[in-house]
Amino acid sequence: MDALDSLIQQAQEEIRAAGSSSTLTQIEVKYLGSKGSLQAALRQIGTLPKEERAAYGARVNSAKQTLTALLAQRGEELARIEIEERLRAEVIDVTMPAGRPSIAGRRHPLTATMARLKQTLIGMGFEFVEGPELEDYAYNFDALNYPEDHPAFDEQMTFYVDDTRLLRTQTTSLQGRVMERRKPPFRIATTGRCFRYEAVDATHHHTFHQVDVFMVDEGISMANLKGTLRQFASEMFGGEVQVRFRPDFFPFVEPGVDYSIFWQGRWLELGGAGLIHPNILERYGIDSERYSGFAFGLGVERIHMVRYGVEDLRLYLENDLRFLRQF
Ligand code: FA5
Repeated sequence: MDALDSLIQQAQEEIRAAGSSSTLTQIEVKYLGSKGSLQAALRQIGTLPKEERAAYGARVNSAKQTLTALLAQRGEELARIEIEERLRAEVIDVTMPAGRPSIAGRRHPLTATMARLKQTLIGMGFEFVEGPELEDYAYNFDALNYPEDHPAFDEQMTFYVDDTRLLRTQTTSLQGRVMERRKPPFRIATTGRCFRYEAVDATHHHTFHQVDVFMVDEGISMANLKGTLRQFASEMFGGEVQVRFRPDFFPFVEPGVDYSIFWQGRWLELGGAGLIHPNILERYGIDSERYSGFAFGLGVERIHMVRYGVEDLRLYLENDLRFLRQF
């Protein structure tokens, strides 16, 4: 075996042993490249006797062909192996669990209801004003014409911070704050949290929300109240609604009523309403002979409960996602 034979044998062994396409490329360059071993062997031809040159040249050429074929074959094998390895490495198991989905937050149903209330009432020409939750006794009761020691207080026991300040029992407490600063005409609406010292049950909580609406102008009557309530309820509940009044007592209205709407085939009581008591107007220097006004208030929880058939108001404050996610 001469040097050419052993060169070819060595090349064949290296090709068979090559473990990757890139190694194979290096081997190809090493043996078949323009500066490779076979090219070098061919250059040896000049050192040989004339009669041996043709045979030697033929051996080098055939060696080139053999190695080229071998390289191609091994190249295919390696390419297949590499693709398989890659597929194995990059495989996606579609049967694996998808992982924990991230939960998108959303507004609390009462917050969403208050936003709708606000949108609706602004659309009806009312101006939104906010009042404090920690309220002066004077605005929550005195300003609203509560007589001393009147039984109406009993329904509105609340949490006192000191002798003059309490957690407001009703958003109606905004009336005095507005009237001492504004001259009629005005149309005001407010919504927010209220508190009462209350035995908690399915329809009463110590913490709840109300919306209050009132307007003062010349010639305001129960007809304006009824029309406004009907439009308000239609927009909040959807569809045609009728409004029904029944006499009720609130110290700040005369006459006072509770009102219900006829919705989806039945009467639903929503809240209290009436014409603003002349005592309140006079207290703030508004001529009650010339001006009159209406007011109504209702529970925000009540609106949502009626609309969605929720039967227990405690659910709104419990933060149970199974309940909240439904809306
Ligand atoms: C009032 O609070 C009056 N301020 C309403 C009003 C305004 C009358 C303007 C006239 C003119 P009442 O106490 O009935 O009224 O409460 C009104 C609504 O608030 C009730 O119908 C109910 O929906 C809601 N509400 C009252 N107390 C609670 C409570 N403890 N828990 C949940 N909702 C309540």
